[in-house]
Parts: sequence; structure tokens; C-alpha cells
Amino acid sequence: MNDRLTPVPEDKFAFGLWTIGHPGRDPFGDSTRPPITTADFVRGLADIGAWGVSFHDDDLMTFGAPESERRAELDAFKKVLDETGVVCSMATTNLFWHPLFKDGAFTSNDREVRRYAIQKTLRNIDVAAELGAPTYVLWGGREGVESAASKNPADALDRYKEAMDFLCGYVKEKKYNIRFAMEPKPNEPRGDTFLPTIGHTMAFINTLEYPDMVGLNPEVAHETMAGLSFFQGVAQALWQEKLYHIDLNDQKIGRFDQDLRFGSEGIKDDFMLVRLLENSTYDGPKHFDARPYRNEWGNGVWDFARGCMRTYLALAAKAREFDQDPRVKDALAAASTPELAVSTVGAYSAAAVDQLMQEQFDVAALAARGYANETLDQLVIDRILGI
Ligand code: DIG
Ligand code: MN
Ligand code: MN
Repeated sequence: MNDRLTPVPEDKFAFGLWTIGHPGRDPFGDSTRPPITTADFVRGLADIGAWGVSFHDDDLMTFGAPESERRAELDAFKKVLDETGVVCSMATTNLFWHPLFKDGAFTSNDREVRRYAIQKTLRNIDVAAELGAPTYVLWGGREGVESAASKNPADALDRYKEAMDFLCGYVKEKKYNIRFAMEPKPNEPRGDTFLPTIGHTMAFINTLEYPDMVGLNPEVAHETMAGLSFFQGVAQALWQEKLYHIDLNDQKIGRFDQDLRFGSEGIKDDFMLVRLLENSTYDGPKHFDARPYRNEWGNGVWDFARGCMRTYLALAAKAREFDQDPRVKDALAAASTPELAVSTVGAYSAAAVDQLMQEQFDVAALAARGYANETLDQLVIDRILGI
């Protein structure tokens, strides 16, 4: 029996191969713990009730190894997926670790690097198709600048569009069942990253040759680093039908990308996010791009993984309780929240203008009202605190 805190595959929780076993390396220190082998990682996911696994090409297949070795690594991965029933829910390319990407990948000033980056991505799109991964994420971690003088932003965006249109053309020609999800981040490792937020990225997607093939993979930590509300950004992505995937983790504002355990920091934002997702049409992976504290050790990294899912499930249960609470319904009515769903003027017509221009408004009366948000928001806090 699935109590509300024990994850089951139907919850569609997924983790990246680079997450739970993250070796703990950071810009100021070496690895703090041994890596987890791919097979142990997938088996561990099955043991804790997770559903899916995602990967960068280089997480799964040794960079630069002979094709026969890479094929063996891929076949071993497919074997353990078959054994455990864990699915491959997403694939992505490492276009950031190797030094040749130091000036960017799709937007490197070096045309050879740009061509190599697209080749590397095409190769891994084939692997994604072989594994049945329906979503291909592109995080442009190196697409940006420290010196603004070094790149003409229009040229960079031209090259970014060119690359995305080319990748879409490949997927269309191959008839792969794959959609792309672009992942915004405002900075780190570059000083300023192109397509830094959900908004920038959705505007960019509208310029592409095949915009329907490209959506978003927003990440909690990244939008928070930009000082923006991740909840509001995801809500707009859903409204524009562009939430193709999501990277769940947590983050303290004003800090480097912490990729913390989901639910460990912004619990009120996380509550609103989970309520939004659970009440939305999004049925994609609940994917954790997060890592254990650097000082975690041994099986503690699996406590981290359980914690990500546990808090999501707990917040989902609390969101259901909140929405079923009659006091909340009363508070929403006092805030006129349902009235926001009512059309204001409808489609334009001269008759509608005439009618509107005849209307008299008692501006004093309209100003002399409250919206009872204190009571409403206190109900959110009470629910989260369990009082
Ligand atoms: C970082 O937030 C990025 C990389 O880990 C990866 O390319 C992507 C996958 O979701 N997120
Ligand atoms: Mn991150
Ligand atoms: Mn991410």
C-alpha cells in the first residue's frame, strides 16, 4: 500500500546519473566520496521507488573511448534498465566539462568547436532514441561570456538558433519521438549566460524553425539565482504549454548553484510549486537535478534521494488538504480569486467599446475594499506547519 510518503514508480520520480553519486568536487576542493557505478545507481533507484534515470553522454559512456567500449557501456545500461524496470526518461549532452568548450559550445567563437558540439549532440540524440528517452535537455552552461566585448550577442543568438534548428531537423528526418527542453541559467560557470531565464528562453524558442519541438526544462535553483519566482516562471511555462521537463532541487537566494535536496530550503515556494504541478496537466518526470551535501558519506547519499521524493509527496498531500479545506475556499472567495478567471471585456468589438464607455465606475467604492490575503496566506502557513 502506498502511503503518502513512500514513492512508487507511478509517481514518476527520476534522477540524473550525475546526482546522487555526485563525487562532491567543487571549485575549491577535490572529490569527497567515491562514485557510484551506473549499475548500482540504477538498482539503487529501483530500491527507493524511483521511476526514471537521465544521463549526459559522458556520464554513461567513457569520453574518447573506442566505440566498442562505449557500446559495451551502453548495452550494460540497457541490461540493468531491463532488469529493474527503471526507464530512461531524459538524455542530454555534456557540452561543458571538456576544456574545448571553454568559450562555449553552440556559441563558441571557434567554428570548429561549434561544429563539434553539434556532432556530439547528434551522436547522443541517437543514443537517446535507442533508449526511448522522449526528452532531450540542452543546458547551455558554457554559452555566455565574461567579457561582453568578446561576442556579438546577435551573432551568438544566430548560432544558437542555427544549432537548435539543425538538431530539430535531424530529429524530424530520423522520425525520432523526441522533444527538446532548453534549460535556462543566469550565470555560472559563465559570467553571463545567454538565455538566462525562463522568459528569455521562451522568447527565443518562438524564433525557431520548429518551435513546437522545443520547450523548457526550468530548474528551481537557476530561476532563484536570477532572483525570480520559480513558481511564477513555471506557471507561465505551463500557460504557454512549454513545460516539457523540470529540474527539481532547492536553493538559497544570492548564492552559487547549490542544487540542494528538493524541499530543503524554500518550503513555501516548494509548496506552491508542487500544488501547481499537481493541479496542472504536466505529466512528465519529476526529475531531481540535485546532489547530496558535500560532507555526506556512504548511504547518506541515498537518504538525500529519499528526502527529495519524501518532501515532494508530503507537499503534494498538504496541497490536496489545502485545496479541500473549506476555510481556504472562503478565503479565496474573500480575495475574489475565482473572479480573476472571469473574462474582463471579451473579444474586441465596437459594441463592446460602446457598452464599456457607458459604464459608470464608483472608484471610491472600488478602492474601499480589502482582499483578505493575510487570512488566505496564513492558511498556507498553517497547512505547511501542520497546525
Ligand atoms: C545543470 O543544472 C544541468 C546539467 O546538470 C544538465 O545538463 C541538465 C540536466 O537537467 N541540468
Ligand atoms: Mn543547477
Ligand atoms: Mn539542471
